[in-house]
Amino acid sequence: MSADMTYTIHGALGSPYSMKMRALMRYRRITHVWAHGGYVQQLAAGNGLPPVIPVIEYPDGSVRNDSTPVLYDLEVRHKKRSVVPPDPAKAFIAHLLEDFADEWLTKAMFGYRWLEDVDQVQMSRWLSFDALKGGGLDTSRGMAEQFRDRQVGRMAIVGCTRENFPLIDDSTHRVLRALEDHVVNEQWLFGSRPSLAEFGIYGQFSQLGVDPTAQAMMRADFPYSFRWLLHVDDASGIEGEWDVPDAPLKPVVQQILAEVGRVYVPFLLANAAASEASETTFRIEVDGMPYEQGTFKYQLKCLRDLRSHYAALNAETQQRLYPILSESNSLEFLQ
Ligand SMILES: N[C@@H](CCC(=O)N[C@@H](CS)C(=O)NCC(=O)O)C(=O)O
Repeated sequence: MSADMTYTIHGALGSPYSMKMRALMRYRRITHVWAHGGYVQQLAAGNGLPPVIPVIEYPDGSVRNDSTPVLYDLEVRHKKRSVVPPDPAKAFIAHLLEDFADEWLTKAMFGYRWLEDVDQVQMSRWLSFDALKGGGLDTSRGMAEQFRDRQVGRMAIVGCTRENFPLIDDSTHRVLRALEDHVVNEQWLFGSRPSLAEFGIYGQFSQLGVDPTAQAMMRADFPYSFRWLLHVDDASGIEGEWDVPDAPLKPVVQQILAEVGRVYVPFLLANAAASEASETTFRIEVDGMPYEQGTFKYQLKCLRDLRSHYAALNAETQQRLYPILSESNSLEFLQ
């Protein structure tokens, strides 16, 4: 399928990580095509990859998935329009925010999509429509029903239960509040060009901008963040600069970091402790709100990756990060 230097994003409109990678490639002006269909999970499995989307097909025909390592691999392969801030301290923070978006904000996306009937019905129908591209309403509705049952059945595994949702929702509202206050003044987080953090956040929130309940919430309460999503979706025309290395962090970055410390750090640590103790579930409580889910292997990898990123920083960079991370309760877990 791919000729010359063209990548193929095998993804879906309803997949936050697919939207993240498409926006990233558009911004980076990496030649790509967008291939959308119901075959993508089989494509992954057929190539010995985990059955998750998007699957990125490289110009040489090889395929990969898992958006964060692919994003970093593209940094090595394409030098222009990098999304990693040149200051290693800011690069670390951008990485932490991207990881938080991928692993925590995704719970908002999943919960808004699959908790309420109105969203279950609309989104299972649209996702089936996207996959089938025709085939008649009966087939499409049948597939929608199956898909809906499957996804709703997975709510507990990914921690999106009714009991957990108040914390997820509060947390998401705090991030949206910070973003809303920011985007009316400036478009990006680390300068006048986007970093990987914006693409991670965009991926998850791109879905809140579509699903019925979440879209109504965003339009009503965070109208500029809602509109901002369309700017991130195609930022190919942005020509910006990074902030100078000693520029202070913008309030939005500090506020999202505070959220990382409030929910994501306890979440990662409790998951790791449960896994070490061979327990199958773990539980945390934040602001008096419970959160419980099954122990998750992938998030052990996220924790390891964050720690090794941090450990690879030189002493001077770690020192600059020290006050920022300790203020947001996100230092100790890295050490
Ligand atoms: N860590 C992966 C996560 C990808 C992922 O979870 N994709 C979802 C859809 S957005 C998926 O394929 N889930 C499996 C399923 O629906 O069966 C990444 O960053 O690409």
